[in-house]
Amino acid sequence: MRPDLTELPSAKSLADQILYHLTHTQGRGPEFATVFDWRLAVSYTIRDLIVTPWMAGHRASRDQKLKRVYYLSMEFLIGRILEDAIINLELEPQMEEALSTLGLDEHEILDDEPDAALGNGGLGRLAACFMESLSSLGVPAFGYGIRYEHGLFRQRFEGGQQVEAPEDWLNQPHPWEFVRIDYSYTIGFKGHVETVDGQSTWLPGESVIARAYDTPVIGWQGNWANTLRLWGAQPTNLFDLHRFNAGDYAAAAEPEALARTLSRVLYPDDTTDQGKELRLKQEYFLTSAALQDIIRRFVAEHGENLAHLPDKVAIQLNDTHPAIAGPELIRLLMDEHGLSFPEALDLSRRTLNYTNHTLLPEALERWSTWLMGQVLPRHLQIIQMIDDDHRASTHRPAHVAIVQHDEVRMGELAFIMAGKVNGVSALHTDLVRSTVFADLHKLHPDRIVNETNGVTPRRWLRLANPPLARLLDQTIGTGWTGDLDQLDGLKAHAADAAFLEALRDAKRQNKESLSNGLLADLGVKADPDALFDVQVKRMHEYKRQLLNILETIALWHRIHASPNGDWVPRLKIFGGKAAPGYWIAKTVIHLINDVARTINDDPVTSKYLKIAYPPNYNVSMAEKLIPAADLSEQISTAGKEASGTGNMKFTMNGALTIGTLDGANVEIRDLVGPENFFLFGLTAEEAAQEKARPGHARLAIEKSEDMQVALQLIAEGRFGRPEHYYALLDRTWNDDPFLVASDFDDYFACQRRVDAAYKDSRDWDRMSTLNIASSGFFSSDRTIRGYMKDIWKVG
Ligand code: CR6
Repeated sequence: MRPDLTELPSAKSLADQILYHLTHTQGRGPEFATVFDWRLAVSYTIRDLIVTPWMAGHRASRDQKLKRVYYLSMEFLIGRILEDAIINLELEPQMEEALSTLGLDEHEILDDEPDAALGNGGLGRLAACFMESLSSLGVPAFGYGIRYEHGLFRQRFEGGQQVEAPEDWLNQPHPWEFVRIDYSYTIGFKGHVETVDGQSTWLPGESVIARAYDTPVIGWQGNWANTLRLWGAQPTNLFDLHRFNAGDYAAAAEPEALARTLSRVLYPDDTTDQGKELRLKQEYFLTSAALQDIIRRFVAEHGENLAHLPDKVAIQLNDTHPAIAGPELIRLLMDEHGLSFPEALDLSRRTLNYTNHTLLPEALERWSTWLMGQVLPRHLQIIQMIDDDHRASTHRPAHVAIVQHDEVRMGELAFIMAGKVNGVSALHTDLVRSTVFADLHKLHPDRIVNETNGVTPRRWLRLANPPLARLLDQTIGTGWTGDLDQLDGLKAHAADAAFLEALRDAKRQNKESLSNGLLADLGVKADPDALFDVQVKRMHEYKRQLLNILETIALWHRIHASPNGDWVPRLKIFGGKAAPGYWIAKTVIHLINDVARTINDDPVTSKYLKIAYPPNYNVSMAEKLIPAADLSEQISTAGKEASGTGNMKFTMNGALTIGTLDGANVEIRDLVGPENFFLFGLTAEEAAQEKARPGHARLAIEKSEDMQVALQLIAEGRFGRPEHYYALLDRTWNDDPFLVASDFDDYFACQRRVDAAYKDSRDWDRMSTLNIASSGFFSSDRTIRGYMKDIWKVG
């Protein structure tokens, strides 16, 4: 089972190691040590245990010449590492004992770790779940990303409005990484191309060094660890000695500062970042460093014959962000390794694959040919060659071109350069085939495949929800952690009163801990018996937090009208950040906070209805909120949420879903059974028709008394200065691009069915059990197996 850890360390030896690292690595005696010192000592102790399987895995992959998977992603939303590693090594009991013998508070130590927030939302967290599953399944793999000095901004609220502050996780030593100064690559930009006798050479005008920082990612039960290799930017010339000697210190430091900007900050936008030169440079920086590293490793292991590249290398592009990989791989093979264009094109296509994560047209990247020609002149030429070849070989219609209207379309480029293209849920993949890539799909009918997203049950169940994990262990054994399909065994307990009681108890424990936290952090006093109704995700118009808050207002109004009614107490929890320049999303944040302030203090209604919006939602907060949820809000306009992954985490943790037929909700509902899922709203097809109906918003609002009331109360200034909301109200009445109005009444009615269901607690628990029992499909282990078989051809 555990070749390298046959002997699990005892609590005593862990405590000894922690003291050793405290003294010899941190240079502190126990009497002076801070929580930070202790956390580092604990982290080094755990890291030591990861290094052995990590190195063994590398050796095995090299010696057996195994095919490797490379996951290129601009985002890896890892969160905290220490607790995850302890869990995957199955060292929780020993660690707990070791820390208590040292007189330390385990929670305090774990909570001291900053989140590695190198991502915006679902796409980045998916990449982190994939890294964990790749290791758990023992697949030789590397994740390649950027070592952003500043991850996703910190959010706080001032007067209910979002204020952003820089995130600063690397302001302190990061104990999980190993810097590899010998793995450094030069990344060029700008300059010009010289062609002599048909041989082109790019002479970049600028360059920076990409330096590798490795973090091992340990899999379940500690058998295998892969590497997350993040690139940090270094200047080629440290500073301008000339200017320094002349006394101009600021100018002397410029080259260094400029180079470092490449890995300075994560772009805080989850769907649109276009046109920015720095973003294009970041994308190229990651891609070129990764591809140079991949080719170097291939040559070291398999020799100079690059014709075998696709047999040993499978590269996955996480969305279009690294789509410059197509032309870059061709450039490296052609200009640097002497292959012909047709050979390089063929090898690249058999090596690269592309995952599409969104249908939103504004999110499919496009770069002006002018900018591309400036920053990456050789790549623009190669893109033109790829485009010409595709036109000649497929007789495609003109509007399928990569370069159109002086823009390079990265979606088309990624598609044309990929062996396989995948969507992230069944519905999304259908829509990829029938909408954005309909023409390309007709030309290449076997290229698009579906790989429905998944999440790792180690972090999202075992780590996040200890009470439920214990209950599962007792009821169906511990095997579910590595084989989530075993949750199916719970179905036999769905009518077992003792089990349902225990399940309620586990949920209750989570709700109590969360309530304590909300009281301490926000001053919101929550009743753990209330229905905890949670919507946590990025703030986005298509995700329709507005629908949720308008329903809250309408409900509040109804409670006021009959305060002695048989209302089900609810706590509405919101969490999420808005991109700094996204005014509608920011206005909705403001509105939620304004409404919360008004209704939480309402003596008539507050025993029935409260709102909590803890600021700075991140991975660690998700780990607390999701296990405490009774109801999961997955209410995007149908056809807009590619998949969702939060929806899966809630289901796994026993929340019931109120949702539309969008993304992976469709598959969740199929698996848990329609009777155990609260469905409302238009289908993707109906939504598309409704949007085309002139005046759809006004017509729908005029039919809905509840929605009119909600909008009216905002306009009257019941929750705060109404002028803050005029633009939002105007948009809702006159445009409403995401059909809040059209779905409002159905949503409101569905919420009342939720209320009724919650009153029958026994039946609710039965439904909750069936949700958990049916969630095995949503393990990212299953997703990775799908990629291995359909796309990467490994294992
Ligand atoms: N925003 C999708 O919108 C999906 C994730 C991961 C998203 C979301 O539905 O679950 O990717 N897309 O596949 C992008 O980021 C472009 C997301 O996280």
